[in-house]
Amino acid sequence: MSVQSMFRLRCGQWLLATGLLLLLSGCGDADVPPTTLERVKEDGVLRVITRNSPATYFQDRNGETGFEYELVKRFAEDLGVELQIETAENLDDLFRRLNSPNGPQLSAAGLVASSGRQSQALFSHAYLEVTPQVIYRNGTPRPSNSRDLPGKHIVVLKGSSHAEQLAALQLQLPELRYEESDAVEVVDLLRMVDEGAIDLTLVDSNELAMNQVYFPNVRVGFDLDEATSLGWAVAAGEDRSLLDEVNTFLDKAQQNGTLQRLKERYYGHVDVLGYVGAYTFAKHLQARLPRYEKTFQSEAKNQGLDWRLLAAMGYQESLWQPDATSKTGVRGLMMLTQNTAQAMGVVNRLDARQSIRGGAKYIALIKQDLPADISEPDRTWFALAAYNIGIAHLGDARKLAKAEGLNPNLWLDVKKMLPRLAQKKWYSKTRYGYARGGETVHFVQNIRRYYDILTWVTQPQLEDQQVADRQLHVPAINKTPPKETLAPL
Ligand code: BLG
Repeated sequence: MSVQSMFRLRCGQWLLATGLLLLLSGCGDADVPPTTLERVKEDGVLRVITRNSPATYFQDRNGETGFEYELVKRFAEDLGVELQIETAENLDDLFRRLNSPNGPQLSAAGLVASSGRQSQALFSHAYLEVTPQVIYRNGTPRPSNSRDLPGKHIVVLKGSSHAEQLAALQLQLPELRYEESDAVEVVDLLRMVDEGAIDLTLVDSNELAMNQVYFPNVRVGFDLDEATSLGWAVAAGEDRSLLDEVNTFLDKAQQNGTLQRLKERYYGHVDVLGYVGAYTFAKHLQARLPRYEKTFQSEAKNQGLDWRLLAAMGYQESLWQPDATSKTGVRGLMMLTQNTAQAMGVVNRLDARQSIRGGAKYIALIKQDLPADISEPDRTWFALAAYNIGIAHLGDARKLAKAEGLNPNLWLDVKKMLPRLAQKKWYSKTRYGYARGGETVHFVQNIRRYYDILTWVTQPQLEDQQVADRQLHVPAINKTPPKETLAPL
């Protein structure tokens, strides 16, 4: 029981004895309703409303995730309360629920703190700068400024800051027309442009960065406006107690690098893969993966691995091409060396099923052999590194880390040492000498990125409805793949 409620109770007993007069004069303070922050702490629960989308909140292989979720989870931890997430059907629903008497206390939903929303919500400090972008389909005329918008079929999210921006623009361009839809999310709008179902849409730059890999045909025409800020929000009539706490938290997250790390993780696909890499991945996801998906699944299952990790490795190694061959004679979909292939019992490295089976067996063995004090998820990143550079060189990099006072069991520390294996100054001191450690760092980084993407497109909550209802851009996944023509082992 909180001090405040104890006080009220004691006060109440005393009141019974002393009468109404004292109620009015003596214990008036105790009836001041608690602030929102006090209520949250008293209940031990923070109720947050968000949206189900890749940039905000979704289910992945380990449960709930997403940029907003990860950030708000840390906030709840700081407050020492449990986090309860609710998802809104659309933006109108979100504001309605936020403003309802027994609704959630906070919105963490990637919302632009636009002027039109000030009557519905009080916004926090900014945690992300975004730019509204006009999106068109590659191969159609590129819109380059707002005068190119009239005459185009434009759809945006109902109640979005983009709808507000278009309404403002309509005052200058009366012939401008656009539709607002409350039945779709950003991914649907991008898919509609990608497939040519509509001409244009508007999304924020962070949403595009997150989704570019799924939509090979979408391009940015131009930035419709200056950069704006995303903020969390409380209901318009709410006291400022929770908001002040949010602001302190966000300022701290900005200073200690938490925000930067989350941005890199969720919005960095394009930064890491580059635009060409992102388009290419999206194309191969549709054209090539369906042929091997079942094999990845069954071979991963046999080895107790996540099939998406195995598929991500296969993409990094060969872009899912069974006849890939490197300059150094490493071959096949999983790029096995002759030695590894032999050790794993692979007879024909160019046979996709054999290659996947050999690669799965090999990575599982490495994972098993790594020192016990390397824990997940780092254990998986170390295993990937060893798959690429060999366990001996990885051991050298771990020793270098230790000598530098870093932690040899943390991927973040060892990845700093790997590039040193290519510099004489350092490799001359190691047991196994020169190795292209910088490439290994990229190898692991790319696989992690592909793994994240595959996780999103195969997330459990979309699995049943993906093809039929949502028609996310990657319906090839989870559809029955075409009959394989792979030779049996
Ligand atoms: C890996 C082997 C490791 C081996 C290391 O090389 O191949 N992995 C596999 O065969 C799956 O077993 O470690 S060791 O046995 O302990 O020595 C080191 O030799 C493969 C790597 C090499 C790399 N791709 C899988 O990631 C590759 O193809 N390099 C050549 C690139 S190019 O020809 O220069 O472009």
